[in-house]
Amino acid sequence: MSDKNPIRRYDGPAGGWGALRSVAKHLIEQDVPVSGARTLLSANQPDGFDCPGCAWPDRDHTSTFEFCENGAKAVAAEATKHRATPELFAEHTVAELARYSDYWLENQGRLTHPMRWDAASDKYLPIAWDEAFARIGEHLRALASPDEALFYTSGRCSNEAAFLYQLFVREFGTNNFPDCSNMCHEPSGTAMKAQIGVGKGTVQLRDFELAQAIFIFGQNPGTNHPRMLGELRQAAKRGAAIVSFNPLRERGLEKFADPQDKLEMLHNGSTRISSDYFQLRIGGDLAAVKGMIKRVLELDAQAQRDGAARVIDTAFIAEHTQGFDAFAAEVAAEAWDTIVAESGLSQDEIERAGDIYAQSDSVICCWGMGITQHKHSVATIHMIVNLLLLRGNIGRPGAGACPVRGHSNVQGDRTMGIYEKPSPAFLDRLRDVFGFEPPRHHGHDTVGAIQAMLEGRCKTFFGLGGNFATATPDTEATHRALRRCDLTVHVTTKLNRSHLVHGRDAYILPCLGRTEIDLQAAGAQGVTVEDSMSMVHLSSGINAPAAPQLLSEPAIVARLAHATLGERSRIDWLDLIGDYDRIRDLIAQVFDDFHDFNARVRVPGGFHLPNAAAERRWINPQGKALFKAHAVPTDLPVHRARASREQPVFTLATTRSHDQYNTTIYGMNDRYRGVFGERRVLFIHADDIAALGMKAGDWVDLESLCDDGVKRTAARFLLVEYNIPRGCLAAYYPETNSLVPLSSFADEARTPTSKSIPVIVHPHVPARGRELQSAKDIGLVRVD
Ligand SMILES: Nc1nc2c(c(=O)[nH]1)N[C@H]1C(S)=C(S)[C@@H](COP(=O)(O)OP(=O)(O)OC[C@H]3O[C@@H](n4cnc5c(=O)[nH]c(N)nc54)[C@H](O)[C@@H]3O)O[C@H]1N2
Ligand SMILES: Nc1nc2c(c(=O)[nH]1)N[C@H]1C(S)=C(S)[C@@H](COP(=O)(O)OP(=O)(O)OC[C@H]3O[C@@H](n4cnc5c(=O)[nH]c(N)nc54)[C@H](O)[C@@H]3O)O[C@H]1N2
Ligand SMILES: [Mo]
Repeated sequence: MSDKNPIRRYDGPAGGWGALRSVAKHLIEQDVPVSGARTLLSANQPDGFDCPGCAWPDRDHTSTFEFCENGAKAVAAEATKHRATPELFAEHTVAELARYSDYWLENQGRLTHPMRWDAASDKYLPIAWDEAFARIGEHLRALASPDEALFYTSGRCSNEAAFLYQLFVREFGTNNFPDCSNMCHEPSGTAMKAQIGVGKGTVQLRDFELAQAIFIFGQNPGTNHPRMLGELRQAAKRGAAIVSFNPLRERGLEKFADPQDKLEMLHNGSTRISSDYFQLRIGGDLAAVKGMIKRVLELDAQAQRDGAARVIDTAFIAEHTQGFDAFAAEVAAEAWDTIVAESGLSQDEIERAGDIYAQSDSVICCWGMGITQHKHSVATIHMIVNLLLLRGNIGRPGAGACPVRGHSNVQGDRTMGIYEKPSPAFLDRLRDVFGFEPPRHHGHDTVGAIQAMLEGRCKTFFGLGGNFATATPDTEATHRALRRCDLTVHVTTKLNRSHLVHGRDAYILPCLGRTEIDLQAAGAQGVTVEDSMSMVHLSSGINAPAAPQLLSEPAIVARLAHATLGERSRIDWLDLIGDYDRIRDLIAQVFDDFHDFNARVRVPGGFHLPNAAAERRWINPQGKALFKAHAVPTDLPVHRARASREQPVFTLATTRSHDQYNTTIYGMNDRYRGVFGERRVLFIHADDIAALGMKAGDWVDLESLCDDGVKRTAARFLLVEYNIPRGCLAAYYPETNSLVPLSSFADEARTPTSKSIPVIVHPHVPARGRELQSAKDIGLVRVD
């Protein structure tokens, strides 16, 4: 920790001059070469690359450069001049590297050579590509069953790489596809697929121009989807209501200065974003939305008594939905007292939110991780969709469901078949196109994969991107699981903790990033991605590769497939990578929505994938949009923990700072929340600090509560007095992942409950041994 007080109030808007200054600082720190500026300007341009930052769509993909501070950081991180060469690995054993922080590992720069861990020296040594593929292939072939291997995917990988990957793994013989989506928007897909037949958002960007109200649940766009602020700003300026539900007052949801608006910048002005802001309790969204529905139904009953126009859309409900009467009766029976107690909002506030909804002709509901990472996430999303259905707000302009995805191609990876529970129809299609019988039984998701490794049922872990060891819950258990493996392999751009928590045999396979030119036999190749609103478009790198030895992700997958399956394979893997048009032709054969893929994706801006729900076609078994009733939960792990303890039990939400991309730490500041130079902070209400008999600035330890008898702790957090409801805490991910029990996940979707961890707070005990242990495990403090 620096000597300066890390907590300083920040009153400015999101964006603005602070954002421009921050970009300059990151470009300098990353030593981005002069061409870096050109690199930035090419992000999200029709002939440039897709920004690796987030999945928010671009205006037609043809607009002028859209400035985004955090997109710039993501690009700078990839375009950095720093290199993690074999010399770095020669200087350090893995045990030594493991003592450095994640921030330090990231800052070593781009990996340049394929490396294999050498047990005798505990060092990673360079290995030739062919030898690496041959050895990994040999290993995979020797497994007693293909189901002993796990194939993880992080959502940055392109459609082409993802398609080849799932094809290889299924021809190899397993559906073990844990992916980052399992920790992210899985509940959105699960809830919406059952309810409206499609697991993706139903809106497009143009709907943001038409919506009369935009509700935002559990999302922090100022940090995580900064380009979304541009849409929200326009909507606010034309008078749309923007209604935020968040336990924290996030600056990006309050006010925004657009760095592209010269007048706003010159006058140090800003635009108010949220018209209404509801600071509900962590996990209180289901109750709040149900309360809004209750209000709308009461208004509707009143309208009927008065002979006025109905408030709900009876024609839509009759024609398109099922289950309304039972649902309405269940909502009527829910007590306001329960709704108020569990949401943490007053009845007045909830009614006001309900009134805004009822008075708006077209409504979009957006949501993020504040909704999806709870035990009751699927039920909460059902409730949000119920709210939309009440007034026919799905399948017409200016209205719809908008789960805001995270990784830039996480949605596309799913479309391409990265899914542990593939549909029989999709598998039939693979069989028909490729002539092999794919495995039919479901594979492991992320939680299942960790359990399977712990129990020795899975012995090989292959990661296509990501940082599994750090992103997953229950850090200690996950690390134990990975260390039990016979083989761990990571395809990656940078060094991260997952490479240091390895199996008995271990490889690091360095790949090209999205900003780089991908040269194959037929010339420079582009790849395709799908954004959060189902637009598919091309992405072509413009920088020279970070090192000549790097291979593209499709090439790595194809060469591994060739080495593993050899003559047995039905697919000419090496031919495919000569020209990615050949991969896209196969994609077009497997997915009807990708017909004429190569032609259509070359039209500037790409094309939109059809969305049945957005056309009011309901492709679930019932053929209707379903109203889904759910009681307000009052027996969650947090309730149970509270009932069993004398001392105060808090609900902890783990969240992102402004200077990180998931497990990648770009810097130590969280500017909008007023935190500088420190990540081990705990946001807490002043009265809760007093009730604990402590004061702001004290250091505390956290212990999570779970009835499995395991003690899970995270040590040394600075108490920061914050505007957050009582009983609620927030701290950064991944420092707090050790607190999330592996067995605690969302009903139906199995997403770890990283936003609602029951914890107790102790004064920090600087026991030397314990500190060492925790710092090393969590990896953020150098401890030599
Ligand atoms: N710069 C940057 N961009 C990113 C990422 C990044 O790390 N850095 N990550 C990418 C990824 S993979 C994803 S999934 C997205 C994540 O983007 P977000 O969905 O914005 O994720 P978080 O920052 O985890 O948390 C979102 C918000 O939920 C609030 N919250 C916590 N608990 C609750 C609750 O119970 N109810 C409500 N209503 N709100 C709650 C928090 O206060 C926070 O404002 O961003 C993507 N984009
Ligand atoms: N407690 C808690 N845990 C969480 C969350 C939370 O909110 N709280 N959020 C969850 C969410 S939403 C997600 S999506 C997951 C994220 O889980 P992951 O996707 O596994 O994690 P990332 O940190 O995004 O992965 C970063 C790594 O990806 C690699 N990488 C970067 N670019 C490329 C590339 O172009 N190709 C390849 N091959 N590799 C690349 C780099 O090595 C980098 O270190 O974490 C989840 N974990
Ligand atoms: Mo995510």
